[in-house]
Amino acid sequence: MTDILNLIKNRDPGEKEFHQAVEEVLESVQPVLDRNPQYRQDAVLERITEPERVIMFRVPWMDDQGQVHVNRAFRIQMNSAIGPYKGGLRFHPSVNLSILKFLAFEQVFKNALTTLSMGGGKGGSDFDPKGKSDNEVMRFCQSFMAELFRHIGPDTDVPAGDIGVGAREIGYLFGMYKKLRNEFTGVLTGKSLGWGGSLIRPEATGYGSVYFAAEMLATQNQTLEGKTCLVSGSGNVSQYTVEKIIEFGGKVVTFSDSSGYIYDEEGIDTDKLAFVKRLKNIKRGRISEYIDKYSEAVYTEADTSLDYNPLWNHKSDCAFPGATENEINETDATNLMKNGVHLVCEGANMPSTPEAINIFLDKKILYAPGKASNAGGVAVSGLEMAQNSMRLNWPADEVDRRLKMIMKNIHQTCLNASAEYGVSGNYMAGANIAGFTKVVNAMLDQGLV
Ligand code: NDP
Ligand code: 2IT
Repeated sequence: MTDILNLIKNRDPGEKEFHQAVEEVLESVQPVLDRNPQYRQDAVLERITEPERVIMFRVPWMDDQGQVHVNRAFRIQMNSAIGPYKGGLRFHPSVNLSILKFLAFEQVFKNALTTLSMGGGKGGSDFDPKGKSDNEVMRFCQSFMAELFRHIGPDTDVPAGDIGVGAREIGYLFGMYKKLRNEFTGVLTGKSLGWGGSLIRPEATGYGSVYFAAEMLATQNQTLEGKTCLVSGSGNVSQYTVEKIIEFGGKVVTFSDSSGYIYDEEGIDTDKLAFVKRLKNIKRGRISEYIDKYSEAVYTEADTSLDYNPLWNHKSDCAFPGATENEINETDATNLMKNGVHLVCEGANMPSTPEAINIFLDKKILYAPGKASNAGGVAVSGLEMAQNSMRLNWPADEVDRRLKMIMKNIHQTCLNASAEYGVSGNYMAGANIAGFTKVVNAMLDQGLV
C-alpha cells in the first residue's frame, strides 16, 4: 500500500487533495487486500487510482463589457465499471486537477454504495460565478458545453451540479447540449422540473444526509428531536439539511458562506430558512445579510489568520459540514468534542481532515463519511436518469420513499462491511470497503480493459 501511494505521490506530486482521498481509502481496504492476494497481481490499486480518461480544455467567453476571458475546464472520467460516468460539475476559482480527481475518486465509491448503475466522474472549471450576470454565466456555460458535449451522453457520462452549479447553470448547459446534438436526452441531472428534472433532486443531498444521521442515532435509540445542530455552508446541501433537521425536531443554530457565519441561538425556524433560500438562490446575497433581518443572531467574519473555524466552537450535539473540503481540521474536531458533539454527518465531500477523522474515530462518536452520508444527491440523480429513460415522472413521495430506502440501505451496508472486517461501527471503513469491493469485482469480471 505504501508502494502504490508513493507511486501516486511521485507521479503527481502537487495533487494533495487527491493523495488525501486515496490514502484514506487505501488504509481502509488493506484488510480486503490481505484477504484477496490476487488483487496485487491484477494491479487493482494502480488501476482504480488512475482515471480512465481526463479531458482538459479552455473555455473562452465574453463578459458584458466585451472583454474576453479564458478559463480552464476539466472532466475526469474516473471509472465506468458499474455504469456510465456520473458526477457533478464544480465552478469555483479553487478548481484544479487535484480537487477534481479527489472528487471523482470519492464519487466512484459513493455511486457504488447507492446500488444504482453509475460509474464515477467529476468536472468543472476555475470560473467564478460570483458577481457575474446571468448573461455572463450563460455565455460561459455555452462555451463550456461547446467542448464538453463531444465527451458526454446519457449512456456515456452524465454530469450534474456541485459547488457553483445549480438549476440555472444546468439549464444553460442542457440548452447548448441539445442544440449541438439535436437530441433531448437525460444527459444532465438536476434539470428543472418542467423539462425532465426529478422531484426531490434539489432536496436529495440534504435530506439524505439527515436520513443517514437519523439511522446512526437510531442505533443508540436516539433521534434528532431536541438536538442542537451546527451546519456550515448555505448552499443547496445546507439549506435542505436544515429543512429536514427542523422537520425532525432538531434546532439548527448556524449557516455560513466563504465570507463568514451566523450564529442564531434561538434556532433557525422555517421562516428564517425561507429567508436564507431567497437570499442565496434568488438574490445571490451574502449570509451576513441574515443579521439585518434577524438582529438576535450574531455574524462573525471569516478570519484566515485563525487556525480554526469558530463556527465549530459552540455548544451542540451534532455537526453537519455542508460547505467544502477540509473545513474541519484537528483543532475544530477538538472543539467539537469539547462542546459535546457526538455525531458528525458529512454533507460536503471530504470536509474533515485526516487528523480530524482520527479524533472522531478515537472518541467513537457517530461519524459518517461524505461518500456514504451525502450519496442521496447522486442517488436521486440516478432516479432522474431512470425516469428520463422511461419518459415518466414519479411523484415526490415516491422519490422520497426511494431516497429513504437507499440511505437506510447504505447505512446498513456500511455497518455490515465494518463488522465483517472487525471494525464494527466504523462507517468510514465500512463505506470504503463496501464501495471498493463492488467496483473491483466488476472490474475483474470485465477483464483487463
Ligand atoms: P453550493 O454552491 O450550493 O453551496 C456551497 C456553499 O459552501 C456556499 O455557502 C459557499 O459559500 C460555501 N463554500 C464553498 N466553497 C467554500 C470555501 N472554499 N470556503 C468556505 N465556504 C465555501 O454547493 P453545494 O451545496 O451543492 O455543495 C456543498 C458541498 O456538498 C460540496 O462539498 C459538494 O461537493 C458537496 N455535495 C454536493 C452535492 C449536490 O448534490 N449538490 C451532492 C453531494 C455532495 P460562498 O457562496 O461564499 O461560495
Ligand atoms: O458530489 C456529488 O455527489 C454531487 N455533486 C452530485 C452528483 C450527481 O451526479 O448528482
